Amino acid sequence: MYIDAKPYNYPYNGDLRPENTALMIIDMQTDFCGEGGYVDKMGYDISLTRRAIEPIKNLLEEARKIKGLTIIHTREGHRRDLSDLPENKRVRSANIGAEIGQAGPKGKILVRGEEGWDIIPELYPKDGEIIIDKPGKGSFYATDLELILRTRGIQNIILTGITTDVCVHTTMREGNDRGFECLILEDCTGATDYGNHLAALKMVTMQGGVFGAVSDSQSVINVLKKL
Ligand code: C5J
Repeated sequence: MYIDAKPYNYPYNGDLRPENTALMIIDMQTDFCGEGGYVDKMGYDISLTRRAIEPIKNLLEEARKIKGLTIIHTREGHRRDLSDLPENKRVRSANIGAEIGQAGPKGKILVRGEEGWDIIPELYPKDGEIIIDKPGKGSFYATDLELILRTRGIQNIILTGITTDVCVHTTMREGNDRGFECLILEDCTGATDYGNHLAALKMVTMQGGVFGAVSDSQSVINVLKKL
């Protein structure tokens, strides 16, 4: 079974089964796409990250019907005592007017347990779905994601979420280097800059698919309905 994708149909070996596939939904938190959240406070246009919400919602609805398919949500955020917040990350966020750990309209920015840090209600995880809390941009660094994927025998990772060029891309690169077969969905992602979104997608398609392949939610739904 293959999903229509660029620069090759996905996965490379046609071995796409619910049991060996994970749908990842990265950082769909108020801090990255809601009013008063981190991205909003930095002054970026949140419609660029919110564009991913409806397509992910539709895809998630279909994915939840597939028995055996793994669904994973991630949240970027820090311990309440900020002991896992690198000083350079804190200072850079302060320099752009949205200091991580300080109070904002949605609570302390990117701090675990705060309103802004949590996943938006439209995409909130259901029982049985995995949640990975991560301190960094990549979902593999300082988490048990790889252990969970290997334990479940996952080979294929379908990536959605925000932002295309930062946390989704970092996770795709980390996964690809570990031998996972990765697919990124262009309509289920968004960046704080549209040019960066397009560039991040284009990068994936270089060198015959240097990090994997690019597709869209409808192409995945078409195949999920046949699984
Ligand atoms: C960022 C993310 N952009 N979820 N985080 O800082 O992409």
